[in-house]
Amino acid sequence: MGITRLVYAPDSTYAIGIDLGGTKINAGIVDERGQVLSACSLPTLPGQGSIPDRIMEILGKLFQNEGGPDLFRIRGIGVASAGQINWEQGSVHFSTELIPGYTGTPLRRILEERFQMPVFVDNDVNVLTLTEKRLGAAQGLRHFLCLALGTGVGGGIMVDGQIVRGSWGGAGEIGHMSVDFDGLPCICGGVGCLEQYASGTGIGARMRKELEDMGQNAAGVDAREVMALWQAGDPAASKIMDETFRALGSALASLIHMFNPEMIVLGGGVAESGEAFIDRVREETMRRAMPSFTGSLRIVSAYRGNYSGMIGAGLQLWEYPLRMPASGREGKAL
Ligand code: BMX
Ligand code: ZN
Repeated sequence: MGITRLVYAPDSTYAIGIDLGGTKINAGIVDERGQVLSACSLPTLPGQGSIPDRIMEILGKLFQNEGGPDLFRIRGIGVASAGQINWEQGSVHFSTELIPGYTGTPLRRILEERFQMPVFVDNDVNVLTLTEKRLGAAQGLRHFLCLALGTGVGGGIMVDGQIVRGSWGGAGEIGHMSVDFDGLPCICGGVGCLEQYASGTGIGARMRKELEDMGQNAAGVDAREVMALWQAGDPAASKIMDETFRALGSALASLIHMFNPEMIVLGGGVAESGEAFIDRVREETMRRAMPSFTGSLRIVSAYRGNYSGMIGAGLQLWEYPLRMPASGREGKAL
């Protein structure tokens, strides 16, 4: 089985996109229109080995296709990563314990040194906003927000056509906006963070607690099961999900008042459970936000579900000017 050599070619119509979340990594070869030439997925296995090693592993897998070309020309590599990313440096400024030991990882430098081509690293949900801007429901819009309800809850804020980054890149951590000042403790050290109520992890944990309090066996119950039970009308799951919808409605109402967006895009595994989920989020949000803000506001599902982060990661190679690392132009074997 051959391993392809990657070569930097600024005129290439392809880039590599890597989406690194708390549970899984997706990597793929993508183009500017969001077409995916090939893609693969691996569990992140947080805490077990280094994330850069895991990235090398998934790239090896991506280019190990039998009969593939010996040389593959690409514009560069885009990474969408969970955690707060220092945008200028492409390094992990801070990661919660969802990915232990990840804080401080100089991802861009590692990948540039390895592959000698442009590398962009951004927060996973900032990158999702790029997918929405270029290919998704938010095309042509200048003011919109993205939320991804996955292992954690991530956010991206687009104001006047630009991602809001804050002083070093940490802006948009919507999952850590408190929706209850006496609420559940959060993994980040905060209290009542949205993530505890609206992430898959939080939904699963609250359901297990609810079942245990009812004297039932809760072992292995996860968000997927809670969503299925909720859709089947189960009372315990409905109680948990009602809390999720109230938390989301409360967070979105505050964000709407703060940013006056035209659209809110919801992605991530939890939001992919279907239109009934989005309908309830709309209802709880509209109930809490001033009608002057919600009249023309749209709340919609993210573009192409799970691959949208990976595609957005690659789109960075068209969104920003290409910049070469300091030395060399040689393509490297994986
Ligand atoms: C967490 C935080 C965010 C991230 C969000 C969604 C870490 C490791 N993650 O709130 O930076 O955007 O989760 O991440 O600090 P995912 O793992 O659900 O994709
Ligand atoms: Zn938090």
